[in-house]
This record gives sequence, C-alpha cells and structure tokens, in this order.
Amino acid sequence: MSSNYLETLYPAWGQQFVIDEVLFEVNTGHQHLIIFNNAQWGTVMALDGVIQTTEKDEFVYHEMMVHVPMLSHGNAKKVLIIGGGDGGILREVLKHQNVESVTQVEIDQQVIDMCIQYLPNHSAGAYDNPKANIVIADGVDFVNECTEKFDVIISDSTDPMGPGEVLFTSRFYQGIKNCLNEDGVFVAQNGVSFLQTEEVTTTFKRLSPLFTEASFYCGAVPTYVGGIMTFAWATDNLALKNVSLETIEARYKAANLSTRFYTPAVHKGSFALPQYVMEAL
Ligand code: AG3
Repeated sequence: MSSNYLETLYPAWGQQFVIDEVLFEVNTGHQHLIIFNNAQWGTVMALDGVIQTTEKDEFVYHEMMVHVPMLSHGNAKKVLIIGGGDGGILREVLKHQNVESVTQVEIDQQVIDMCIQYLPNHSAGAYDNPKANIVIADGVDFVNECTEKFDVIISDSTDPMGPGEVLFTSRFYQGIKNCLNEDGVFVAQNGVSFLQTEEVTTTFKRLSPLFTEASFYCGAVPTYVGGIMTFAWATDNLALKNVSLETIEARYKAANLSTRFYTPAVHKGSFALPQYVMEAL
C-alpha cells in the first residue's frame, strides 16, 4: 500500500505526493530529511516538511539561480555557494569554464551524502571536481569570518525557518557584503512571493542599506507551488542588471551551455516583476 507525503509549508493548504517508495528518512540533527520516489516527479527530496527538489523540475531552479548571476557578471572566477547540499547549484556553476574555484558551505553533511546516493544526477559528479571545495560549516559564521572575496555568491537555502532562518538575517547579509568582490553579485532563493510576501519585504529592507542595488528576479518552479518564486539580487555594480540581451546571448554561446529553462531572453525578462511584488518592496 502506498502512502502520501503532504507538504506542511502553509497551515491551511499544501501539495500532496504519492510515495511509491521511501528511499531514505532520518532526523539529521539539523533537520528532518526524506527522499522518496513519486511517479510524476521522480525522486523527491524534502526537508522539515518542505519540498526542496525533484528530479523532473530541478533544472528550472538551478539554471535560474546560477546562469542569471554568472552570465550577468560575465567573468566570474571565484564562486561561493551557501547551502545547496543536493549539488544542483554546484553542477551548474561548474559548467562555466572560466570558474577557477567554487567554495560550497553546507551545514548538513548528510544532505550531501544522501543526495549523492539517491539523487546522483543533481551533483552529476560535481563533488569530485578538483575546483570544488566543500566546507561543512555554518554559513553565517563562514561569510563573516571569511577573508577571501568572491565574484558570485549564491544562497541556496531552505525557507526562513529551522536551519535556513539565519540565512535571511542582516548579520548574514553583512557577511555577504564582506566577502563579495566590489563588482560581484549575490543572489538568494526568496520564496514564493504570492504566499510568502513578507519575505520579499523583509529581504528588501535588510539588503537595501548594504548594497547600491537590492532587487529581485523571478521564475516559476512547478513544485514550489503558488506561482512565481522571487530570487533576491544584491550588488554594488549597477551595470550587471543592464547588460544587454545581445551581450548575454554572446556570453551564453561562448560558454557553450546547454539549458532546458534558461535562455538569454528568459534571463532579461526575469527582472520584470509583477505589480504585487513591487508593491511589497
Ligand atoms: N532550496 C529552496 C527551496 C524553496 C522551497 N520553498 C518554497 N516552496 N516556498 C531548494 C534546494 C534546491 N537545490
């Protein structure tokens, strides 16, 4: 007999998955981790009751979180990932040949280990790449104590509850400012804006005093239900958002990327925000 997995993100509504088989389930000490198979979405991974990634639609999120900042920057050599234990972000970053090193700071070793085992196509070998430097540590402490500088920083966190909560605080953003190169850019998952509107308001309020530009871009990830997700964007380099479509296209071609959601036109269009999001700023 099969059982169901009900996402518990919102108190009065949620999506439900038929579980064909539970592949792994544990309380890691940081959070509840479950990985299961579902006929519609393939292998699914959830943390603390919230769907984090599925085999079938992960490309939407990972491509948008990586190629928008990377191709806006155009020559990122040093990249920092906070979180991202399933390895999807690392995989996409390493597609950029100009990258010399990627540091990934994940708090939960078990998420990395279990995703390598049960979601192997997420990292697709990226954890074995000599350019990847994996640190098991608290992301907030790391960015505040770090003496290195990065060109692109990507925060692939859970939502602001449990271990992810600190990754939405001013102290974290101050640390980001501390280790971001002057012309670099920081991006972060910022929730589904229709249902988590407060996150848009709060993130904007906290990033604005620290960066010349605090803004958002968006994309629709099927299993992050409720409409578009916003990605926070913070930088002191005002030129990045205004890089022309032609330049993005040339960089995309030169990088020889193969993508399934991302296109240079999607990239440019993703900075157009719905009115209700702009009103939340
Ligand atoms: N991290 C972001 C999950 C966000 C889910 N939130 C939501 N539906 N409101 C996913 C990790 C993928 N590498």
